[in-house]
Amino acid sequence: MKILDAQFVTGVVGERDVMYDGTPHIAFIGRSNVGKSTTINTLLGRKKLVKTGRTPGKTREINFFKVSTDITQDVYFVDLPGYGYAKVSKTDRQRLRGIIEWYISHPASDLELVVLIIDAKAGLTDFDKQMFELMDQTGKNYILAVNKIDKLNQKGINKLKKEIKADVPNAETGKNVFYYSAFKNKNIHLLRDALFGGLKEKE
Ligand SMILES: Nc1nc2c(ncn2[C@@H]2O[C@H](COP(=O)(O)OP(=O)(O)OP(=O)(O)O)[C@@H](O)[C@H]2O)c(=O)[nH]1
Ligand SMILES: [Mg+2]
Repeated sequence: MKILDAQFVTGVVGERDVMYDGTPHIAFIGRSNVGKSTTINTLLGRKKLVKTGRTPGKTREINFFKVSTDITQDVYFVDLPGYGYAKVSKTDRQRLRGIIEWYISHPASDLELVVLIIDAKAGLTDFDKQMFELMDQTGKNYILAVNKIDKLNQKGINKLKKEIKADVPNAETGKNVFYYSAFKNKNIHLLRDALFGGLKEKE
């Protein structure tokens, strides 16, 4: 599969047509700094499509990127603001969480799959777990993407796998959980196959 084109379309904070124009969304959520934007860039083979590594908490909108490939239907990659960054004021944090929850639980959007990204070193946070609950309640498909495995040795990865299994009982590596490094481009192809594998073929 080849990525033919990937372009920023728009940033939204509320109801807009782009939410339901018939193009499926694959959305990326997670705490600030876990590597959401880096993951999108690496998945698409575009180093600078999405700005990365800037002051956490700066992304205030839900950013839509239209992605075309040679074999699948077009898809929106949706980059959401990061949640839970300590230096963002409490009011702002509540507001950002509100935007994320609104997007996740939207009843009529074309949201197809949510990729919840965590930092391998930090593990699952309480808000990550709340997001799982919200997605279960609203019937959304999701996968857990564990980024930055370059920061752990094999022993650390095995320990993390046990912890995740305890928190997410139906977790199955390679199916709904992926361990990878966006930075080192490790295992990213497995995540890419899982994301694009769920899309319809190009007409
Ligand atoms: N070691 C390591 N660092 C990574 C990896 N992926 C991303 N990073 C670094 O983590 C930092 C944050 O990356 P971003 O992609 O900007 O994170 P984000 O989740 O989009 O952050 P917000 O937009 O603030 O929510 C950057 O300095 C990246 O270079 C990885 O696989 N390994
Ligand atoms: Mg980002």
